[in-house]
Amino acid sequence: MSALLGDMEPAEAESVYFNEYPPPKALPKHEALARAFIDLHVADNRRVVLVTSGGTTVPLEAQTVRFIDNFSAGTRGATSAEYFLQEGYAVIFLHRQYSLLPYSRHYSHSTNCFLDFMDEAAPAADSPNAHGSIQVRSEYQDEMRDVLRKYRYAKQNNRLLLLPFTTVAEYMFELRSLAKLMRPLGPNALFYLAAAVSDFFIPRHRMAEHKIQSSEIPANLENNSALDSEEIYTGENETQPPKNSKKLVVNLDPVPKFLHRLVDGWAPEGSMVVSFKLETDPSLLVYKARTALQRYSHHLVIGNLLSTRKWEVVFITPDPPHERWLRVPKARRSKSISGMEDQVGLAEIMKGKGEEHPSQM
Ligand code: PAZ
Repeated sequence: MSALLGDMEPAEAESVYFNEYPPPKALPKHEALARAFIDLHVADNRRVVLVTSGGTTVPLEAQTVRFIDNFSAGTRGATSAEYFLQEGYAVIFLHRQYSLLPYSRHYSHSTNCFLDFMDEAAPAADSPNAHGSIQVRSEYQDEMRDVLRKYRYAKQNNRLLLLPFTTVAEYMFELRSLAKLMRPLGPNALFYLAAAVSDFFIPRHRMAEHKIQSSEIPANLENNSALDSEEIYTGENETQPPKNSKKLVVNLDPVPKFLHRLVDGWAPEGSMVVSFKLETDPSLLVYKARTALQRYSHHLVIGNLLSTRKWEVVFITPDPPHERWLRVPKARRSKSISGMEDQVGLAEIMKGKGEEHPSQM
């Protein structure tokens, strides 16, 4: 395959891309889970949102030791999923493995480790050698009870399906399958694409099979103690440096833009597609978000800057006002008891609780 996937027509790029990669091992299991989940909610005429969350990786080796990662903790996706659940949606949460999850995000990772919320109660007076029961500290009880109830409700009522991915190829396979499975939902389907998807990758046919080596492999390997050393350079692959160089030159192709295929082919008729655009340069954000909306003709692009993403987003829509800024008011930006900063969530924004950007009013 010599032509760049990015230069091909979307349908051709789709067939070339998906033929080159084996489907992820977990795909059949994920499809079965998703099919059952969707059938249940089709029968109940419930709206279903596919929330994508977290960053995709680009492996440098087929047997992957090194990979390039995309920034995203999963806060936007996990927070928004909670708001969607609150609004009565069933949520398929397609997320980067080990990134933040709805509800448990309040008590995970090192900044808000669940152990900091617990205490051991004093043992009963008549058996002082017994262990005290583990309890949530009194100051966290109300907030944790609230989170726990919502979590239990979502679980017991089959409202939340968690499906993990790691690489960009896994993400693409999962997205395509889920979108097609969601077809029976028609206009009850919503796509909320908050995942940070890699723009560049190494195509499978150019990828090194084994760990890329940083020093030359001796011609005669037998009885050579150099084999025990950490890094040995094989020099066989395009991603390898010229012999005697210590540099690793990585040559990446553009990832095909499958949003086109999602909107025009995979997603159900009448469904709504919302995508996100992340930038770091404020002067590019609106331009890039508008360009994405024009290119893919979907319903909404939500733009955000890396530095202000937790309290400020811009909505770019095909209809007036075309550009609308929303901010979490300063007073609500402070940390909650559980240590999570408040975030702009879609359902909240739609209910108009965000603040308009002063320059747009
Ligand atoms: O997961 P997080 O809360 O740390 O970050 C969210 C985000 C910035 C990845 C998301 O809001 C976003 O913009 N996603 C799309 C990224 C992109 O342009 O590919």
